[in-house]
Amino acid sequence: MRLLLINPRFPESFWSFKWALDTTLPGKRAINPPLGLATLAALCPADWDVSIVDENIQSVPLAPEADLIGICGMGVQFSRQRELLTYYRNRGYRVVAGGSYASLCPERYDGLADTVVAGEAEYVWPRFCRDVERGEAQALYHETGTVSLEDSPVPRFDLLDLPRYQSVSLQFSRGCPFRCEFCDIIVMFGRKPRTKTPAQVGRELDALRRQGVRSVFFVDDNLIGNKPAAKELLRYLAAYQREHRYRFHFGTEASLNLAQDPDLLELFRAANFGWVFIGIESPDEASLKETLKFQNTRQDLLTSVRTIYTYGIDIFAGFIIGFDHDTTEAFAGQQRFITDAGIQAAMIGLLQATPKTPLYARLEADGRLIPDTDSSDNVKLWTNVMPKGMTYGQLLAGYRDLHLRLFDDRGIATRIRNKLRVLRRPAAGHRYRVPEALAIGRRFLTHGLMAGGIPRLLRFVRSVPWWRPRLVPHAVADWIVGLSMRDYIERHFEPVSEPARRAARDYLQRLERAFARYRQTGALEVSFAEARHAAGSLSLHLKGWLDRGFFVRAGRHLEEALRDTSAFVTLRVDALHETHLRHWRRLLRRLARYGDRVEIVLSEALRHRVAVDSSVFTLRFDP
Ligand code: B12
Ligand code: SF4
Repeated sequence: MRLLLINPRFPESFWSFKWALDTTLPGKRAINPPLGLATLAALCPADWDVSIVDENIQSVPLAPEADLIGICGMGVQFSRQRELLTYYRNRGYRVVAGGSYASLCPERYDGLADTVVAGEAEYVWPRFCRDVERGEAQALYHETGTVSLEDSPVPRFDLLDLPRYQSVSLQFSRGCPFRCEFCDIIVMFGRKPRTKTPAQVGRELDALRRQGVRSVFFVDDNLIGNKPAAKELLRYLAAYQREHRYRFHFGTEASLNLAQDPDLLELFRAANFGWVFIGIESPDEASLKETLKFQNTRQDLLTSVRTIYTYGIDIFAGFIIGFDHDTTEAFAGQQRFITDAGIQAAMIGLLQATPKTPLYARLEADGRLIPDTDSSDNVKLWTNVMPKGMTYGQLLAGYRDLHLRLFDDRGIATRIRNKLRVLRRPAAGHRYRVPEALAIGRRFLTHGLMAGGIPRLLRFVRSVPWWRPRLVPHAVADWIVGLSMRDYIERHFEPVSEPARRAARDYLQRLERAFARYRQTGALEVSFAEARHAAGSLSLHLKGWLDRGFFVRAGRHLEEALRDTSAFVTLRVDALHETHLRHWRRLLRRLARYGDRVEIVLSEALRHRVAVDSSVFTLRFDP
């Protein structure tokens, strides 16, 4: 059986760190690989021929040699997952859907896939494989019991192009003992953490070592959910690292009560954990209690953060605004806390209600859910929750302004100073080899520092503790994170105002004028459509004979429109002459930088002749 597994392309978000990947991290295309697919591949019968395509780093094949196609996805990937399922299914392939969103909302996949796998796959996937070989596959495989992680195989890391990722995912546990009201983790994985054995993790690390990996992200929901098991793992990891000369740089997710356990912190350091992602959510105790995040109220938050820093462990953190207790004062409170705590990777989201969570049920009963509003990513300029302590407009405006203040050069530099004052020298082992580190430094200098002129250079110089040279890479890394987030804010948090829409519409007129000749012959149609979360969408429909001049001018005009407005561009191509293919490729190269906002729709006849990299552009399929 030939199985193709696909991870659909993510829409861009803070988490994409696009600026960092494009400018400063040589050779990297995405932050983490799809570990769920590598695990699924390892659960297949030995004689199956399995391959993985991650659309975040490579294009999806349009006519793959496969008997079966499995497509995963989180909520944010659902629309792309649906498009791919439909595309392949319409072409006669048997398709299977799975992953986070199918696990939480299997009902959303009705009619989209031949089979849906909901929940952890360790037990149900081998059953599906047997059934499909016998021609008896069912429509739904739903794991409703408890999977022991000791039965989870070493993922097929060999099927992933690991050098293209910033760090590689590995999982020790699933589940979390807490009960935050907005959390879907405990709905999907339960409140009793389940773990692998340390030796199992050791085998996975051996596999990664063989593939030259150095940076590993333990993607646990809460690595310290079961503290005795976590300590056993960390002791094992510390010994493993000693034996292998601190080969790995680790990061993970954990709850804030980590700060209250010095033994645990010491072990994190001994195992060379350089960073931890913590859901801090809010400096306001009333909001924490409202959301049942009691574990964050047991100690002063700033003291907790600084305690963790004193072990040489950096903090990435999640914050939420829009709790019922939050008024317009909340923005200043968050800004003060994040600045004092020196947290650079501050993922601030709006409160959103994910289906099946207790928060969703409560707000639904209160009539406070905004219908037809996407709730898959909470770091966008919208939410499906009607706030209580301020108006919806105040919430969005305050959210945007908070980001603009936090991520200007002064905000970035102040946080670095506040953190590095407390952060202890990191434990042994670096994430990068020396030549890699030098290349990053050089690129940061050109694309980050020089691009910001003398004022940024001065801020940078003052933010670095030159007398503690081991911390200099930390300061550079924080600048890269800060500038990356700022780049996203500038491109995505621009309010969609009437002048912005007008500016985008102006381009329609420019295109109409520039291409009047082709429009008259019927070779081209140009149009503009309103869009909900953008300045609009410009569309070029290529229908007949065009010439080189057209492609050159189209490239110039469209590049300008993408650079100067937040508009989307659609290129619908029904006709493209063989002799124009190289002009087409040149046009795409020119637009690649803005690929996230460029949709390309190819006619069925052109699909196999005209190459479009779907990891760069949004490749749409006509029904
Ligand atoms: C690592 C991770 C990331 C990584 C990316 C990982 C990647 N490339 O795939 C990063 C940090 C980039 C990331 C980002 C985001 N993430 Co995330 N992430 C995770 C995390 C912590 C681990 C995922 C993982 O690797 N698990 C380990 C593997 C082994 O398990 P698994 O994926 O569940 O797969 C199992 C089954 O689902 C099944 N399976 C998986 N795929 C398939 C496919 C088929 C065909 C089949 C049959 C079965 C199957 O088999 C596996 C073995 O049992 C999860 C939490 C979690 N526990 O899942 C959140 C999680 C998936 N993320 C989530 C969210 C919301 C986001 C963000 C939107 C963040 C935000 N704003 O809130 C962003 C989106 C990024 C973007 N660009 O838009 C949610 C998704 C909610 C949902 N139900 O859809 C989760 C569940 C966390 C949460 N509750 O908040 N994330
Ligand atoms: S600590 Fe994190 S994973 Fe655990 S319940 Fe709260 S939000 Fe969910």
